[in-house]
This record gives sequence, C-alpha cells and structure tokens, in this order.
Amino acid sequence: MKKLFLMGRSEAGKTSLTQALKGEELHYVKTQYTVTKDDTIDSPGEYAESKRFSVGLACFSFEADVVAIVQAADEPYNLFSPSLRSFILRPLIGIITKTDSPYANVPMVKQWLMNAGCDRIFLVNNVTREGIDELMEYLAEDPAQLTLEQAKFKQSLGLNEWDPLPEGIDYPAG
Ligand SMILES: Nc1nc2c(ncn2[C@@H]2O[C@H](COP(=O)(O)OP(=O)(O)O)[C@@H](O)[C@H]2O)c(=O)[nH]1
Ligand SMILES: [Mg+2]
Repeated sequence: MKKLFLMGRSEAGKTSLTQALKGEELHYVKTQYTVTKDDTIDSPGEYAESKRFSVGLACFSFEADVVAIVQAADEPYNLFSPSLRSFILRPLIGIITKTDSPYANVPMVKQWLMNAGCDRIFLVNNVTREGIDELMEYLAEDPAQLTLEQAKFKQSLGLNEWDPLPEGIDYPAG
C-alpha cells in the first residue's frame, strides 16, 4: 500500500478525505498538526496558504510514497504554481473533492492540476464516497522497491524511480 501525503488549502476536504479513506463517518476536525505515522498524512491548509510554511510541505512529502494536491471543485482560485512537481521527488497526483458542489468547475480545477504536473487526477465526493474506491485501488498497489544500484541506473537514463523502464531495457546484471 502506498503512503499518501495530502496538501491543499483549508476547507479543500483533506481531513474528510482521510476519514473517507479509513471508512469513517465524516466529522469536522480542525487539522492542527501533521502526523506522519498514519497511512494518509494530512496537513493543515495553512501550510499551503503561507509562503514561509509552504516549504514545510516539501519536507513532509519525503515521508510519503505519493503526494496529492487536494483541491475542491468549487475553489475560486489556485494556490499551486505550474510545474511545481519539479521540487517533489515523489509521484504527484491531483484529487478534486466536492464534485457535488453547485459551484463546481471541474474543468478549471483539472487544468490547474495538470499545469502543476499531476500524473493522474481523481474526482471524489467525500460525502457519498463516489470516486473513493478508484483512489483506494491506486493506493493499494505497493510502491516499487529498488536497490540503490537500480535507482542509480534509472537516474542515469533520466528516469524517476517510479517510472517504468523503457521496453527492451533491463537492469544491468549484478
Ligand atoms: N459537499 C461536500 N462537502 C465536503 C466534501 N469534502 C469535505 N466537505 C466539507 O468541507 C468542509 C471542510 O472539510 P475538511 O475536510 O475539514 O477540509 P480541510 O481543511 O482540507 O481538512 C467540511 O465541512 C466538510 O464536511 C465533499 O466531497 N462534498
Ligand atoms: Mg483538515
């Protein structure tokens, strides 16, 4: 199973998503701090909203196997800059919550997430659990475990650790 790190502005639905992934009833809790031992690492929205604290998000990302930008479908503006994936050494996905909102603008939020460089974008409704199973399926797969030599080989090809090897190319023997 992949350990997931969630970042996004306050009210985006990160804590609700954490509860939906655990199969819990939604209940409001103000996120005051970050705990990295859980399967899902939730973070306070204030980190994403402050220029100084946002650097901390990069540090938390190292504790996870996959990093998610969480944005509600009805968010009026975008906090995440284009190509931000370049400072995250993990696969980056986008999660759009509140797809049920009457003010939802999914194409716009999708565009923001694509600009950030997300590999995949999931649409969820934390209240009805729509889309949660698809996300759980993605997370259920274990991350690839590489030896240092294998990681170095991938790096020499200009690949990320999590990218598949090109067809016909294998790790050198030994
Ligand atoms: N309609 C709807 N409301 C949601 C959804 N996800 C979260 N919420 C509500 O949005 C508010 C903020 O959610 P929360 O998970 O605390 O956001 P966080 O600040 O990112 O952790 C709460 O009142 C949630 O009940 C969703 O998918 N649909
Ligand atoms: Mg929260």
